[in-house]
Amino acid sequence: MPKISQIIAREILNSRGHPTIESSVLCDNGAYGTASVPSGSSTGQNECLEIRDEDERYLGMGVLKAVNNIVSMIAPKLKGIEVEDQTKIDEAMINLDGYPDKSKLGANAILAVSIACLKAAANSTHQPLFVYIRDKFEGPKSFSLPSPILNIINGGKHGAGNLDFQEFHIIPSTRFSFTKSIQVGAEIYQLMKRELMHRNAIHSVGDEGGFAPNLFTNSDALELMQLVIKNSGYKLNVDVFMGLDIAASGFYKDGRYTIKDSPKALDTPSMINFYLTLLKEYPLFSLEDALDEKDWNGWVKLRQSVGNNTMIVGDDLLTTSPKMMKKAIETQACNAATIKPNQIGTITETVEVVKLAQKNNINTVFSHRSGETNDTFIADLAVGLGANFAKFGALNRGERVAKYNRLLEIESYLGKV
Ligand code: 2PG
Ligand code: MG
Repeated sequence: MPKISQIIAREILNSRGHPTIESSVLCDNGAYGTASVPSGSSTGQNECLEIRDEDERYLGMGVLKAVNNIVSMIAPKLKGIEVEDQTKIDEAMINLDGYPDKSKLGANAILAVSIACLKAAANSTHQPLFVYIRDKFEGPKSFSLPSPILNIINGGKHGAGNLDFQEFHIIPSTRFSFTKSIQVGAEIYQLMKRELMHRNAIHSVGDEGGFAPNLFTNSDALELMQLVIKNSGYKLNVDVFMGLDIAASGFYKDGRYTIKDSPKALDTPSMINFYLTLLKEYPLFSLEDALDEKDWNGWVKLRQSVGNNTMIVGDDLLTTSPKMMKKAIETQACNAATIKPNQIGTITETVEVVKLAQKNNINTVFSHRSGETNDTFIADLAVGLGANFAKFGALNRGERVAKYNRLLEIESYLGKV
């Protein structure tokens, strides 16, 4: 069994131009793995913490302290451990940190090493990463590709201050192959650009590659999407569906939701009514973080009112945490969950949450972060663990497209196109 012989780490830049960590793990048999970590901007309050230097470099965003934590504390602790023993590796880092939010070493430092170890272990078996992950964590018996949830319009913290809702999605029918879904999504994306240019609406893109146009209300964006889908020749709600990541915590204050679609701020029952009316006009496939993460009773009510026609996705609500997932299962607050390894900080804990979700019929949406790198690990993780959906941003911006391209590669490798 190969053992960890060396761990190195460095500061690189993410897609927003902010520093992030890249770490490499080398083994005594020559196997190695390199991983870099993403960073969110609309973060949940229960997410594990990334450590930033908060000094004069990079306007306080440097990660040299976290890099140093890898080199001076994590590396000596992990040296000599069998690289395939992911549980032991992750537990050693969790114990070394000692805090539930991983704030001593930094979840950014811990996750970079956790993923790099997994990649090194896969490398030493000469298997494709997704195959190694499936075998290691007893993933699905036969492989299938997740269906993509494709960002097309950015608002909220990822946009240009124009729209309140953070992400507007197009979701090709799950009956399509992954390759076909990407074709459908890319065609509609380009048609949206044409439509925005035609209307003289801004068609520059936001953090996740979706357009950030100057529309008046959130409903206007849905209407525009509906029009573009209809004109594309694909059938709305048959071939292509629409979805939203509201990221409602971004506009929730003192128990009320303030959105451009309503002249006055809405309390929870009124916000739920707003969604029920919206769903009558636009039968959405999925609705993520429709309410604030502290508004649990509201979530339960929303889930009951909406029924099973729309996927109610918990992101900030759950933060890929086993504890929050258990609470969501008990209270039936949602029927789907985003899976973001950097919210929890290790592969072992991420797998635990995925298993919990799968046992309890909670759909999994494996997700990128708004600040990304070109690391395509999340694509392999999604296939290896049997994800239902993959939400990696728009079909634009290299760091998003790289992950979709990796899924195209896996689908052709499996001969499933
Ligand atoms: C989200 C994510 C990714 P961020 O809210 O789902 O799309 O955004 O990484 O900024 O939290
Ligand atoms: Mg979200």
